Amino acid sequence: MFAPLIGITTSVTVDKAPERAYVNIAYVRAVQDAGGIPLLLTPHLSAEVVAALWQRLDGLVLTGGGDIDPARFGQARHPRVDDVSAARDELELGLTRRAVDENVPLLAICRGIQVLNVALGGTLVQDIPDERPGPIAHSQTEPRQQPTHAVKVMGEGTRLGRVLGTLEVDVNSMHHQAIDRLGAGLREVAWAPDGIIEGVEMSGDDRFVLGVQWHPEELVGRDRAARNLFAAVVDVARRRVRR
Ligand SMILES: [Mn+2]
Repeated sequence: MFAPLIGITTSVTVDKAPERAYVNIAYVRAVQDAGGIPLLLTPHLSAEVVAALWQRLDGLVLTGGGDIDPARFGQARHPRVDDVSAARDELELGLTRRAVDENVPLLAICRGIQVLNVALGGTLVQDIPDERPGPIAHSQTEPRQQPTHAVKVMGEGTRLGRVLGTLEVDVNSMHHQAIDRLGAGLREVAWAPDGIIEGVEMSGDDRFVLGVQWHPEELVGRDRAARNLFAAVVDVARRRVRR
């Protein structure tokens, strides 16, 4: 069967030598196990190389990592904003807009859901404990594979609900930021019990743009819903003929 090429964005060191690009292997395994061919997309690739790679990609996974520069959504920087990489912001915001414009399937994870929102003109809560204090610890101290809070998914007519195969999932949580004002064309479709947005999507049956605030790549070993997310993006990428 045709194996689609799925771009996976990477983290990058900030103000540290040597410069490194890196990604948790869990993303690579999750895409590979779903039948995709993972291709790592690092910041600092030239515009020419990115354009050439883009022509070959069938799908895109945006990964977790440091914070987006709040200047990207017109705000001053909260003191807890950390690990900002201008190069990573630039690459990922650009790729996201291309994916949306050209209808390339996109799964946006953790930082990724935030990149998706900012790319479409939305804003972020820059620090949940400071700006939206509540009973849920979104920066869990438990192991990454351990779910720590519930997420409820909107039932009626959501792509996320159909893909997950369930409307209630227990998720891990490793984020101190979240979506505030939604970007153009996005709708919120999943929430933590404290109201923090944990899932978004773009409407349209012909469109696959999903964002989740949790880390399904760490849950694939125990959770069918997490596996379903990767299976879905690979499946849509496979059916989409770009060549
Ligand atoms: Mn959370």
